[in-house]
Amino acid sequence: MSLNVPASTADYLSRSACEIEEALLTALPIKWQIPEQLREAMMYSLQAGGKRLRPILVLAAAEAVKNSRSARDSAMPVACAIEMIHTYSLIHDDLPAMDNDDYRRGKLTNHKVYGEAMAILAGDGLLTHAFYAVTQTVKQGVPPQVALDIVSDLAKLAGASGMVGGQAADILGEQGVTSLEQLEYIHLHKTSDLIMFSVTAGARVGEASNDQLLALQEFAIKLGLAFQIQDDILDLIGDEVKLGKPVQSDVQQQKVTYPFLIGLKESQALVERLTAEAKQALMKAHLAKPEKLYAIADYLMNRDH
Ligand code: GRG
Repeated sequence: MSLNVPASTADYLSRSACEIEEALLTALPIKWQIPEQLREAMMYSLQAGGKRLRPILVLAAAEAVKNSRSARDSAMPVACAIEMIHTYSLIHDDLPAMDNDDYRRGKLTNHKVYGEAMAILAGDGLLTHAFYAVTQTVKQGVPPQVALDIVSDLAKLAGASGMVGGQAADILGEQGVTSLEQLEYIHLHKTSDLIMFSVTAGARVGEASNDQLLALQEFAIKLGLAFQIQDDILDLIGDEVKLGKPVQSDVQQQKVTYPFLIGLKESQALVERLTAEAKQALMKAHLAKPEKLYAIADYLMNRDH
């Protein structure tokens, strides 16, 4: 964890990540008959670490709206579901047909360990299982209509009109992205939509009012964009930030990103502005216990990985 993260936030994030990792261990029922290698490939990537940002947002949003431990517990199956979707997207993104990466989170990518066919199937298995996981919230006391709304949000925000659509736009525009509008479309869908899902789903479990949902969705859009622009910045100057070295503002890169289109300094200013706007939206939601959501917004702006 970076030095500029307050200890209380670092503690909250690591405790939440541990709880999520524990829940993920049993998310794929042991008694289900699944070919051993497929189960192993699914669990390999699910257990490979990562920040667990999206599931943490699910839990934090539920807790922020309801201010109760039980809302957080009821939201856990949805938290697992979004991590399964995120993990499947990373497995598929790393495949030779897409980014062709050998390493992810410091470990060999799924297809490097299990082969391409099994990696595709592990991704498919996680994607499908995520919908099963959402249904398990009903066993935690979430009303079936709320679970249905969450399923419908998930299909929309992770599918062709959401993350998959954003990835397609990214691939189709690989050589031709020249405008901020095009880049914003890609970011909004490829990255923000899962963040939007996470905050909305947590809020639904916490029984948010319509006004609260709208304010939290505004928070999520701003947060998602800020997160992706910060990701672009870290791609460019991550090593300097981690080592606390002065950043060279003339760093060159080929990929079309915010720093490429509007410059590094302007991108950093935009992350700050979007984070401030996200926090203003949060204020409008009049939540019972919003502190952790504010802390997450600050953490994302200041993160170094
Ligand atoms: C293959 C359908 C499909 C989609 C792929 C996730 C994705 C879409 C592509 C990966 C490349 C990328 C940079 C996407 C933007 C979203 C993003 C920053 C992903 C990484 O998320 P983190 O930083 O990762 O939360 P960890 O490892 O911490 O979970």
